[in-house]
Amino acid sequence: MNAPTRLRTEHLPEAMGLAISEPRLSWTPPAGTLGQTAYRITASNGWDTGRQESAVCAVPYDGPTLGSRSRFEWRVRTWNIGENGSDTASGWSEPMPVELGLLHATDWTARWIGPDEPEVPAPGRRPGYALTKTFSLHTAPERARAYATARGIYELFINGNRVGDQQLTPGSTSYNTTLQVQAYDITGLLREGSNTVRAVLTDGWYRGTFGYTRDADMYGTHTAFLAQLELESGAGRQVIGTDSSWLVSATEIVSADLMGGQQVDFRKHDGGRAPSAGSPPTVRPAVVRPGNAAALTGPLAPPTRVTKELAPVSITRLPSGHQVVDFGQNIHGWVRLAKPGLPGETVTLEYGEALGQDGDVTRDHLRPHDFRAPGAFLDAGQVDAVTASGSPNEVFEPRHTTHGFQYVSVQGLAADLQPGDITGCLVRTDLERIGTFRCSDERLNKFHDIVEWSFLDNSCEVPTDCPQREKAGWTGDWQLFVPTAAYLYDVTGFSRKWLRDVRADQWDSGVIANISPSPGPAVTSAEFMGFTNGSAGWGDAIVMVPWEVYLASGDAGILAENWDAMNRWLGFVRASAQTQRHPSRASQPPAPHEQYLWDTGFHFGEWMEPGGPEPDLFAARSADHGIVATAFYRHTTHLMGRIAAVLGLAAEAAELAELSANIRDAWETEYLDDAGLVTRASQANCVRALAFDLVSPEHRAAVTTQLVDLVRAAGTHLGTGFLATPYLLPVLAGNGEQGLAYELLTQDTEPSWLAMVNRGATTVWELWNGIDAAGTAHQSLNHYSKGAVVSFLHRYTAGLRQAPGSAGWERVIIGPRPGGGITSASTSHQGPRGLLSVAWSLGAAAAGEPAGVEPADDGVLTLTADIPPGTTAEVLLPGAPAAVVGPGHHTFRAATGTNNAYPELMRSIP
Ligand code: RAM
Repeated sequence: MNAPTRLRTEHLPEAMGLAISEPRLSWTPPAGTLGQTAYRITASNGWDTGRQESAVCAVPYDGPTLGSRSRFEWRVRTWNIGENGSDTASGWSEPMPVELGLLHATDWTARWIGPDEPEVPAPGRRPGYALTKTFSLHTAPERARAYATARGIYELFINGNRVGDQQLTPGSTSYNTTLQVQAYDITGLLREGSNTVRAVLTDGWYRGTFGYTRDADMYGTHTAFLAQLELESGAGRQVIGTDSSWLVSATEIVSADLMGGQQVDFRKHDGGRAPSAGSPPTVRPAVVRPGNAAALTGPLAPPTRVTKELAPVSITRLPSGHQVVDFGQNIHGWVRLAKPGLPGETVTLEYGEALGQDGDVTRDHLRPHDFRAPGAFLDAGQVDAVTASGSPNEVFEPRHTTHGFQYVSVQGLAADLQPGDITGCLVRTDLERIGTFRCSDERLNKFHDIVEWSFLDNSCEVPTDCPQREKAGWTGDWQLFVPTAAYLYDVTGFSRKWLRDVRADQWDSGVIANISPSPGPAVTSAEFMGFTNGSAGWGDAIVMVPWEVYLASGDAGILAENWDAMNRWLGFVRASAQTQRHPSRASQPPAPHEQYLWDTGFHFGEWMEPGGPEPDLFAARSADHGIVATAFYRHTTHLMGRIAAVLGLAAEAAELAELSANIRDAWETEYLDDAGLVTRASQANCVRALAFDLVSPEHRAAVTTQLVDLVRAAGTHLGTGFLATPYLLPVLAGNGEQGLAYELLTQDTEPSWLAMVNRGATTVWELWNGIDAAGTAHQSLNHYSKGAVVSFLHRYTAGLRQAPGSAGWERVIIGPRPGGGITSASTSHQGPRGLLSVAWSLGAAAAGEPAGVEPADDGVLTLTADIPPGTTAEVLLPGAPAAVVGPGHHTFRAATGTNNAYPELMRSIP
């Protein structure tokens, strides 16, 4: 029998160790019905909602009070309207287990411990330590849990077996405020008699080198580990916590650093055995470390895992002796080397995204500027090394570092590598894929694939800009990509976790830090980090990201969680606009509209426009980016007005709407000339004017023409950088220039998306000329930002988008906009109510077909759509009247138009 599926707790498919005592539960109603009329939840702890007459598919837990360690399973059944109008009960869903972690500081008897380091080695060269405890059990426990976290990265082993399959634990958060605790079921790992628990601890994000600036010790100078094992058996309860009775010993990890790489000497491996206190000189007692202010909490996002393994597509031995392994795909993670070499032989692995002239891996394009020594560059890092001991079954897998790479240069290995000896491991947050796209143009399919890969490679713990040079949670990058990501993957929990850090990192002034997690300007390279924060389009992530996640999930709780932080950000922007003037304007008496111009402070601006000068942050400090910043001031205010309305804050909504209208008028007054043209003519500024609704209706046509002229003047090439690229094609298509939108989409000379495909990209480049015509690599080859254009493929080419005013895909528009010679397209999205899908194809018009449609055009479009329960779809086909349909499978036919006879146009971003 049909039953609800996809049960989620706090939006997570796995709910182990949650630290939320009233978690939100949600489900997808059974497919094949018209909609849900009632639900009933029962739980193993006795909670039973009884039948509730309601169409909602998400409710807060409301059963017996939950506390630390509470465990229950819940399941749900629904009543649904069938095709014939009947109200029938579904079967019960599969149960979803939920277990809470330790909710209170008083639950912890364990103490923080760490290695005694009389002299801390230099950053990037610090070893891994083992923290070990042996204990004896009279009987194997019936139920056992381990709760663990670290200031550093830890791996936990019990009796030589690795606990769980999570990677890079405790994960990346803003460690000054938040540390995640992992909860593990270890029942099966313990036995009667002697047991050994062992943690391997390295620097990680806590004190390793990190980001573009390679700052170290960002959160502290000493690593620490905290764990509590709780065992229950007939004999009672036993707790084994970290304390001074644990022993510290050296490990085979000679050094491990997230940027630098990991060096392992297996000759130093202790075999995972328990060291004894008397085994000098390397074994000594752990030191107890003080706790800090960070809250210990459970997961908000799915865990990080190895989610895919890749075999090499080629292995080439160069004259130098190096063996270059090509995985055929740029990924984030590490390799697993099954044959590390002969005893005593040190094998070095250099990871990179590109090959140099000599056919070997080059990392030159990934070297950051050294802000401490202008003109100099830092090392790119990404180098592992392993020395084999000769023991059988030695496998090298550097799980305390990560790299962005397609190629690995294996150096110092005498033996010829065989394909089975080396495996590429993709390491990322284990997000569920919920969206697809395909069309008849294979080049666009390939581009869609590389965009998806860039996201997979930049979704480890937090949304990152790139997986090699920085690995940093840049706010602007996620702001502009989250609409695309949320269509293809369930990023609800992932974004919530990151937003918690963004809020924690917000400055007292309301400024949103450029990067989260980050410890703030007092710690990191003050010059660089200090003045660049507060940039338009980056800080606005605190508004734009929650809004997009709300639209995707329908969960207004995400808006409520971030509302205060949004207001503080807006407060900063508003005060900047009201009280400061750019020097170029400051001398004149201010016109009334100038109080709404945000033209001071540092701004990255459009950032990375093709053909532009090399970015110079210090010069940008004094530039006037008012045209960009005021646009974002307007957009953020406009969105916040809508958010206030969703949250039921009517007075705030009205006030924000008025402010937003004033900013809009000010933008128009300042940045449109008498002919109604944008004064700082660039594609990006014109796109923003149209996308953010900055110009009056009577000026839209002129600004559109200006944009078209700029595109044509560039030889029908795009000229946008980071911020405007996602809006370029929707704006063209929505303002009567659909043909040009497709010309740009299918343009394949530089700069263009398809130039990347033609030059062999497997991920999206940071620069339009990431690999130039001569084959030379420039900057990162794995930045998803320019890939946000694939939303156009989903929303316009295939034609599935959410209706304005809808959240959680309750109301959708099916409105394909064929073009670019594409003859078929399909897309699907698993929304909160179920699977939405659209597929269309073009065929020649047969005589008399389709009935009722003028056969005046070049063919017939046949479209099928699946609409889930409780959802309505407005179908907008060329030349046909709009139709509204409900749940079920539908087929439509329409004559295609060669013109823009589409009833609904995207005029500005909803
Ligand atoms: C680069 C990052 C990122 C961008 C910032 C402004 O260093 O890679 O993508 O947001 O600069």
